Amino acid sequence: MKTELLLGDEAVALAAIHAGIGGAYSYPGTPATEIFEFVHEYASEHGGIAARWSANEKVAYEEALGHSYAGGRAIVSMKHVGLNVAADPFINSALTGVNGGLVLVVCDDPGMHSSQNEQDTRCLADFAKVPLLEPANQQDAYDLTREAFAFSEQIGLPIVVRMTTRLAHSRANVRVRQPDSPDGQPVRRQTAPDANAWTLVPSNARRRFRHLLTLQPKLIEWSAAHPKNELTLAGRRGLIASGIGYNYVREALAGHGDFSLLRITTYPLPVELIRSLIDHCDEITILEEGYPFIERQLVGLLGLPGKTIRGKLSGPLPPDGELNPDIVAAALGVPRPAHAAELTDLSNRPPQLCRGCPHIDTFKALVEATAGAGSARLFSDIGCYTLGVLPPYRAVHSCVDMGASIAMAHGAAQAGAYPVVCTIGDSTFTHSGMTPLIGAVRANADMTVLILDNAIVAMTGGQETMAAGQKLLDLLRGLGLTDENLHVIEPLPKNHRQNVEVIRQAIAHRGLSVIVAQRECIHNRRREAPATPAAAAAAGAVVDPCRTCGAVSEAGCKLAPSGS
Ligand SMILES: Cc1ncc(C[n+]2csc(CCOP(=O)(O)OP(=O)(O)O)c2C)c(N)n1
Ligand code: SF4
Repeated sequence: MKTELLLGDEAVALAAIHAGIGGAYSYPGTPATEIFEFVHEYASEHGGIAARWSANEKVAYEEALGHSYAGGRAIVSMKHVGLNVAADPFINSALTGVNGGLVLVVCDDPGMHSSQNEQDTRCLADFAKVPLLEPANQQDAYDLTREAFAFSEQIGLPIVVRMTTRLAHSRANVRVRQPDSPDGQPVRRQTAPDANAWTLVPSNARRRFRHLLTLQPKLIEWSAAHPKNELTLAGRRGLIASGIGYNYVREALAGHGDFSLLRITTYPLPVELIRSLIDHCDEITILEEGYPFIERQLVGLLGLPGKTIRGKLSGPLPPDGELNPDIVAAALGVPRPAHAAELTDLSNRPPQLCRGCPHIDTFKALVEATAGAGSARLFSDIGCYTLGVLPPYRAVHSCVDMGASIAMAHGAAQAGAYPVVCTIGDSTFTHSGMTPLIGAVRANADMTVLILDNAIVAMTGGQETMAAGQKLLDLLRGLGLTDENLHVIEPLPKNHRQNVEVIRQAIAHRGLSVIVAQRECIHNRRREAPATPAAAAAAGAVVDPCRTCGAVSEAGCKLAPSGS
């Protein structure tokens, strides 16, 4: 048995590789991105695994499902809001079932470090009626992901592994086991799936849903017997801890108090273990990251007579944000755990667009072009450019979900708003901006769409984009745009006047206009840029050290925002 120092995300990825996956599917999103990146790097070196970014999470899930249908094992990973995009195939795949093991890893972001919300994936797994495993540490992340592939094939369902930010992004030693396939070849099932099961016309769907319902008691039995649902009975004050909450409990207790403890790792919940704890205790505190998912089920509508249930609903734990050992200690009334180091003097560094970012020049032009039109509605989307919400631009009036800008702009134009402009990045456009644009083209909606093509998925760390440059323009023509309503600008200070004029004319045109602002993210350029100021000067670059990290501006800021 070997030991490796791994991020939680990497432990998941390595487990999938060792389980013999033939495919890894994903769309970038913090804190899940590193799962796919780890598999991708492995696949680039060793081959044998299909691993390319997908256009969006729905596509990623469907590609993984097709892989499973054909008998191979597949992992599909995404951030929590990505599962909203993939919810349709995910929920329906609980009815079709799977052939090769299919594991969906979703990383939730309590505290919203880089997300629009802090929804809890346990609710969606429950909604779909599929099992979910929740690691407490990196070792669990490895062990449970490996187990999930075998269990997926045994029970015939997709299995969800739920991670949260701290676990996904912190490192620990992980003991790894022999791969399932000693020759390194992907594991494949030879059985052909039943086509009726996979064709969800009503007669089949009804039958398959009944089958899913009959599996539920088996899942509860599996959960009750799972070795990582551990019950220790001691004092009459009880704790239920799940996920990373279990780690925090161990750290906070460290010998304090005489608590009974139930650790929960699997869902549906192990009912009998919970009953044993409740019977033994007078007061039960529930420590879970995300929603009060366990607590709500325990108290139901009417509570548990004679028992005190403490958690997020009843107050001692905050209803939002992350847990940590201090919060847990305070809730349990034990001393605050000792910290190795206290960080007290870190100054606040709000995110901002990098110096030299192409989006800056686009926003400057947009702000000037719409100055005077006090009622301009500026819809936006998710990417680095969302930072256009900040002063001095204040050119983002909405950011709801990926792809929303174009559809919301269309709705606002239909409500009579004018001028209506939306900003959307190239990756967000191919993720989910193309479909609303088809409707806007068809309706010749009175709005202006600015596609900010920086040739990269910048916000999440610089992944490959689906369509940039000429490919993006070809795509737009394919969607019905013509020379009359499709324009290209290069967002550079020297083009400012001209760019303002293009945007003004597009707004003045009473119908749909699309402007593509084409200029590479400076971090994409940095890959080929000279390494030192002297080399940069020799290459003719502007030598202007960044105030944040000291890099020359042509090489870009090393502290690029990476998140969402
Ligand atoms: C459904 C969903 N999936 C993924 C993300 C994470 N995410 C935020 S912005 C973004 C893409 C940004 O790329 P682009 O639109 O090209 O803008 P850029 O950051 O390059 O300016 C991604 C993947 C998310 N917020 N929501
Ligand atoms: S990473 Fe690129 S796109 Fe994002 S703010 Fe910096 S320069 Fe702009």
